[in-house]
Amino acid sequence: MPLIDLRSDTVTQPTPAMREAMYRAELGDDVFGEDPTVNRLEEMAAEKLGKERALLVVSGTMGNLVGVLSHTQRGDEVIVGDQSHIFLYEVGGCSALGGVQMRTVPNVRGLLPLEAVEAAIRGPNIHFPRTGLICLENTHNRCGGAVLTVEYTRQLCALAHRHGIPVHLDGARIFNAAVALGVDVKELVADVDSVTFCLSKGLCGPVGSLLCGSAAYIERARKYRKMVGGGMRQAGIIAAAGIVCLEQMIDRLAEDHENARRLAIGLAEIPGIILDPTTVQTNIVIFELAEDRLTAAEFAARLKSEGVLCGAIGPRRVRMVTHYGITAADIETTLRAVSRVMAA
Ligand code: TLP
Repeated sequence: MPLIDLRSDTVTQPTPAMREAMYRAELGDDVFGEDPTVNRLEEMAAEKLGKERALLVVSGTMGNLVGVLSHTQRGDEVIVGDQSHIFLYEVGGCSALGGVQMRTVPNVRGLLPLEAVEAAIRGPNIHFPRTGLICLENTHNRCGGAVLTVEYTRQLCALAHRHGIPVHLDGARIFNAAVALGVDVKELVADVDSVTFCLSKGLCGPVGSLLCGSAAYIERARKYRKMVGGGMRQAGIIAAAGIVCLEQMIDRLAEDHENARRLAIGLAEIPGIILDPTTVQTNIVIFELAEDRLTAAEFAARLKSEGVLCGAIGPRRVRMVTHYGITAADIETTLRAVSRVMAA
């Protein structure tokens, strides 16, 4: 039985065009700055996001780690969302390796309420750590792929900058946000001081993320990337695929959003599933199972035996992510399978 894999957009495979580009890539030693393909990808990424420079890193996690290290000092406090990937899913790396303390603010539909952020910024009291950084996430994974708008991002950055605090954006899926909003990604990241985005999610690249920011910031980040073991040699082999991601894979994300919307509408009609489909803005669908029904783990196991994979992300919470490997027909098949599981 063919599997429909809705666990994540990280399961996407590189396209034939990417494999071809990887095969033909011109390579050099990137620790010496001599890989022409990496250099080209970094230039393209910086240009696309409207930042001075960009740096290829191994993963989104490494991009955020190096991104935070390059803004902060040991003992600083970093304001993050309580549902943020940096706080929940990055193994505490910023604290363990960067010596910073995480201060959470409750996420509301992906954003950090401005008043809550203002209240969390530390004053000059000698007992306090220094607030060294504020982190945003767009789109917001745990908040069901929620999108932060240009206007909100501007306001949050203005608030941070009034206090002399930089802003880092975990933009693992920033192109999903730009496509959903119909805006140039440059506008969405114009005011943040740094941003990471991933090649290896909806864009289907095999490996890699880019950290973008000012020239001075990226110079610091290059050193930190080396420190954490992320200095790669003939990395053009992955950068070549990354170039194809940026050239060919962005606009089609709209298809994933349409599939997610259809999935959400169908799921919401199935008894025992709690979901407001109007909240689904991009390619992530998160829903709850009603109290008297299966747990999320049981649901995921039964759905797997129907040939559909999903993620159990809480006791009753399930995540499904649409991507390049998922067709409109797969959505219909999934809905039938979920109906059977819920009816049993
Ligand atoms: N998220 C993964 C899992 O780690 C949960 C997924 O399947 O969605 N920022 C955000 C917002 C992310 O969603 C992810 C990956 C990352 C950073 C980290 O990227 P990688 O996996 O490349 O380290």
